[in-house]
Amino acid sequence: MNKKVSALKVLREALTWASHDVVIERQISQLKGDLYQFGQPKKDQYEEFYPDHKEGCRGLFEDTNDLSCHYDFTTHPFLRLAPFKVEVLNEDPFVAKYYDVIYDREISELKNITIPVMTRSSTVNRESYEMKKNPGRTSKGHFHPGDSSWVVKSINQRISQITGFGLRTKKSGDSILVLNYGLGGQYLPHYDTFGANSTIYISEGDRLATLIFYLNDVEQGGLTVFPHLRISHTPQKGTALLFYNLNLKTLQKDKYSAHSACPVLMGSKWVSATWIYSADQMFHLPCALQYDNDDDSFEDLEDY
Ligand SMILES: O=C(O)CCC(=O)C(=O)O
Repeated sequence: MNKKVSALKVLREALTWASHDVVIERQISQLKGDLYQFGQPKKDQYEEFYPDHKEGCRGLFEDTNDLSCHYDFTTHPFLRLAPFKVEVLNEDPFVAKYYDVIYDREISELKNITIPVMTRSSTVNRESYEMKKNPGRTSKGHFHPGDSSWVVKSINQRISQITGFGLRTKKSGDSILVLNYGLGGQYLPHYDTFGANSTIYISEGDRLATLIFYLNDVEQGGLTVFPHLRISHTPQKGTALLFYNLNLKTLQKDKYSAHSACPVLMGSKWVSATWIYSADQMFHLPCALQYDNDDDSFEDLEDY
């Protein structure tokens, strides 16, 4: 196992010298297939399933050469006046960082309405759909309904502008989850998808994309890591991370979208997370073009 991890590192290094070398690229993808397991890890299998996770949490992934930045004014007419600053971190699945997308007044209000009501986060049981506390997810938080406050309405509007997607048709927008991680607080690698067998799939579809707003800088730790993509994002106040959880051709889980919140080592971490559901996007995305019956989308930390 360790030899394969080392071989992968060497090949990645080689690719920086000979970019687009098809032989190296093929060897990398073969090794990834051997190394990365895309099912659901049980307790103590995290190292095996996500061999790059810890490296990412230490901030040791190298920056890719093909980063690109641009002003985005395409996803919403309002952006013609005030485009967003975007840094694309990965093309497929799409992962991008947005700068200056949440303001200090909104951040203070989100914390103010969350602190009095926040409770320990949980994960969902795959059979009963019951929520359960889980040692793999140690944060506190609260879901604020879409119409509960001016700040939630304003953030929902920003989410539509950033993503170009519609939010759940329920009331006036989706609820947003505000989370606080204390010292050591983390969320082990996981997928945000439910899969086609879940009850919510019929009415809402699956979680097409996730948008995370970062509400503070963290003194140390608390990175958001995509272990299979070797991307890590250091929390930065006012930024947001958008990533797709579904493959847009099949509308099934993108196996490279696994991600985690690394343990907070100093200070605390505040984020707000929203999921964009696929059913509402029927006018934004064409029908899925392919379907894979072996899809095993439903992932959680149930067996941790
Ligand atoms: O807090 C983070 O950095 C990531 C949160 C996350 O993965 C989630 O809420 O699904």
